[in-house]
Amino acid sequence: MNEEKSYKKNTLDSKEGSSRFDEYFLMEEKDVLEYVKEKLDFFDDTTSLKCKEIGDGNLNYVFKIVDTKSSKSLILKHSSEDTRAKSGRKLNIDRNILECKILQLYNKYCPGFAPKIYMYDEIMNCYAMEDLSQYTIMRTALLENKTFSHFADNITTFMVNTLLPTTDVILNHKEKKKLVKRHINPDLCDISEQLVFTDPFGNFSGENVVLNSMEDFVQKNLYDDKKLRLEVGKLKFNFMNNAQALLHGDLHTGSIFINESDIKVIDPEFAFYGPIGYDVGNVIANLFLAWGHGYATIQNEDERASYLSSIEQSIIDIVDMFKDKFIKKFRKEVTDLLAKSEGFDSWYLRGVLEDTAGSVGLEMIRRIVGDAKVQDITSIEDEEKRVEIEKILILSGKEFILNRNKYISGKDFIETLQKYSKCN
Ligand code: SR1
Ligand code: MG
Repeated sequence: MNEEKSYKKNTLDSKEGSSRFDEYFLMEEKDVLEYVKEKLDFFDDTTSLKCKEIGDGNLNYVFKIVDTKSSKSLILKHSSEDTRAKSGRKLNIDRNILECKILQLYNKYCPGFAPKIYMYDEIMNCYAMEDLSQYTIMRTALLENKTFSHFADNITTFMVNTLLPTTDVILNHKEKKKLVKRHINPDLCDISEQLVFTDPFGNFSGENVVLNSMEDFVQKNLYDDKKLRLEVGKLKFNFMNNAQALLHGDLHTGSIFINESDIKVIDPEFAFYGPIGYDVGNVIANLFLAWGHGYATIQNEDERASYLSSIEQSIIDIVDMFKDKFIKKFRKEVTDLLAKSEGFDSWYLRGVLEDTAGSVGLEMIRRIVGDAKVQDITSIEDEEKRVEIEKILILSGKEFILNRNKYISGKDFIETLQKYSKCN
């Protein structure tokens, strides 16, 4: 592993006796300030530190600590057993540490594409990392109609460089199995299995949230569609049983920081060994959701057309660049003797693309009817417009799932979207 400099204080030398941080408790801002002073050797001067909780996710607490004199800053991420959202679930508290180790792995496989890690603490279940305030969360930027022509190139480099080296194609098979074991992630996978692969297709837990004006449409097109349920069942069992690569597991636009030239991927707490297409599909689906937001909210026709075509181009480029980089790296680095057989690489990639299309459909649908929504949809104030775009995305999503073996190039995805948006 690429050893990053650790800013962990040697507390045995610097402190005598016990510390209140020797046993886990859920920290608040004032505790974090004290924690940073006692445990981290990061700030030259700790007399002017300020701490603020800035997390807006469903699960964890995120603190920003700034030295108000020098403006030097860091982020401390901390987990509790309870989720912040109303789910009532209890989650494994060590998930933050696993996440931190994945970020370190990203910095090894794809340097510069994840925040720097300063230290982690397996007792307090927290870790300190680079403050990325100079970047914007990609979902927020997209909601402001900003687009990024470098995104497709960067995200495909990230995905190919972090996913492929963890597969049996490249990695020694015994090493890979050890990684599979280390990254069994029952609590977080259970969330995805329920929220992505089950509830949206029958409201089995009664937790779906559907607009009144969408109820009949959702009943007919999702809950009553037996063929769809069968295909989603196949994708669900593939998600649970196809230990292909070490996934990020929740690679949506809220897990990506972006600026004018690069990206930083964060929050891989859903990481586990699963099908590569799940990550690729999540990225693409969240661009479709951003497209939906632009479609429903941008008033000026030229601006709207320009935003939508830029998102479409990103989707096309992601699929096509991913294929290209994936095959090149596969051919260069394949170690398995049989995976070197002529035609194996294309067969393997076809499987990844099929899983990708299925995952695009699943993520789009669950973000519209499920409990864990995204602002791209919920912030559309005009209900008529929201209904219109929800229908377009659900129908496109269904087609991605049902005909997933037909999506082999970027433009295939866009053609489906255009087919349904022209009907409206
Ligand atoms: C209870 S967690 C809900 C959602 O938030 C995460 O980011 C995942 O996407 C999960 O499905
Ligand atoms: Mg997250």
